[in-house]
Amino acid sequence: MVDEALTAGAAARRLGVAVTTLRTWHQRYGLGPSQHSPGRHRRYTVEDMQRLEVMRRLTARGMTPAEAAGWARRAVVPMDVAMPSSLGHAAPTDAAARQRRDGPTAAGQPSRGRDLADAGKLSRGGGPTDAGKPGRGGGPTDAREPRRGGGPTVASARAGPAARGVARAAARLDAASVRDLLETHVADHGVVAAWHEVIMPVLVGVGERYAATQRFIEVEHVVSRCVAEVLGAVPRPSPGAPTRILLAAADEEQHTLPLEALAAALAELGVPCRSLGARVPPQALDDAVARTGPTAVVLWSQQRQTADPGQLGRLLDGPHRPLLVAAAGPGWDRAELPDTVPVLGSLPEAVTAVMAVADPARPRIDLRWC
Ligand code: B12
Repeated sequence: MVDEALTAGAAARRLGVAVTTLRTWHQRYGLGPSQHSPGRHRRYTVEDMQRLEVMRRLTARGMTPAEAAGWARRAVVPMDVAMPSSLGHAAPTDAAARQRRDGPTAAGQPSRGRDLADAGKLSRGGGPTDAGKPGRGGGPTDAREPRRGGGPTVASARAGPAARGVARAAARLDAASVRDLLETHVADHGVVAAWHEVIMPVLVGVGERYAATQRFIEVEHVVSRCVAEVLGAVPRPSPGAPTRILLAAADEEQHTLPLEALAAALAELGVPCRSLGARVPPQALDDAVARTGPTAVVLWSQQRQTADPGQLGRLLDGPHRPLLVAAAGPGWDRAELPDTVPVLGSLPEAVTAVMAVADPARPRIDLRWC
């Protein structure tokens, strides 16, 4: 981390913004460098840079700096800032309560500060107790190091301690611990932070391992199932409120987890949505739109093969055209989409875009720039 920390000039170059902009973001919105070594200027850590990257992307898409800074802070939660109560859960899960009671992450001490050993202690399944020693469960001790047992190393290079803990548990196929760790992070930090800090790095790591080896699909399935369960368990708004948001994966598209994260993040904000899940054929989507009259439809495509602009075009041309028809996921090619269809590039961006339609009292973003 120390070596990766950047000076203001280097951080500005990497982000493609002026140093004065960085200063403004620091002074007005508290998005400054957090690493301090005696006798040196403060430096931007990897986490500082992740926050600033969210800030840069959202402001570039027309969001006000104040609102973008709010998302940037939530996307990567700092040690000393609690999540706003509107984004946390009123009732902590059992896992969260247990962790606060027993673990090194007592109330007020967020999981970001945990080291590898601490992350291991949270596992129920006899996980590693020291970063340098093999775990009892046979999983790798540090997802970045070669392991001695039988499981893969599945955390991406960007993974922090919490993500590495999840990756270790996943490598042992220890679903109970994966769920436990994820539940705790979601309960303590909210869905957006959990997605960016823990879930995404683990998924990316799993994908990298699969791409390199064509193996470990069993790990991918354990992780996917646990992520879906934990996101699905985030309390939904009470029934009765009109549901104006429709989420679906494109025809033949099996990847749905980002949409599940979006549904959970919206639920935290009190916004109900309807999820059609994986592999939704065009006719089924048309019918769902006709029957439910959503104001916003988000269609996810993870792969080029499933991204058919025609599936979105039908909604725009149909008799029940929603206010917002958005494409989401790396499968889409912006150049092939109608101008009126924004491509949502991140979870915070998707939440904000959908909220702008679901709750018109909130400030609008100029979606043409997304
Ligand atoms: C979990 C997973 C699965 C699970 C999905 C379970 C589920 N319910 O979703 C299962 C096991 C079903 C699966 C199946 C397959 N998978 Co798969 N899978 C993954 C994995 C590990 C995570 C997917 C995911 O959720 N990604 C979401 C985030 C973590 O990644 P991302 O999309 O790149 O994130 C970017 C943006 O989308 C954005 N973003 C992130 N989060 C959010 C949230 C919102 C709301 C928005 C708007 C944006 C956004 O930010 C990121 C940076 O730009 C990926 C690896 C990966 N890196 O994604 C492979 C991956 C997507 N799968 C892959 C493949 C090949 C397959 C299969 C074809 C395998 C097979 N041979 O059967 C099948 C697909 C079948 C089909 N027809 O769809 C490849 C795709 C290659 C390609 N480019 O086309 C990947 C990349 C793995 C790899 N490296 O090879 N998979």
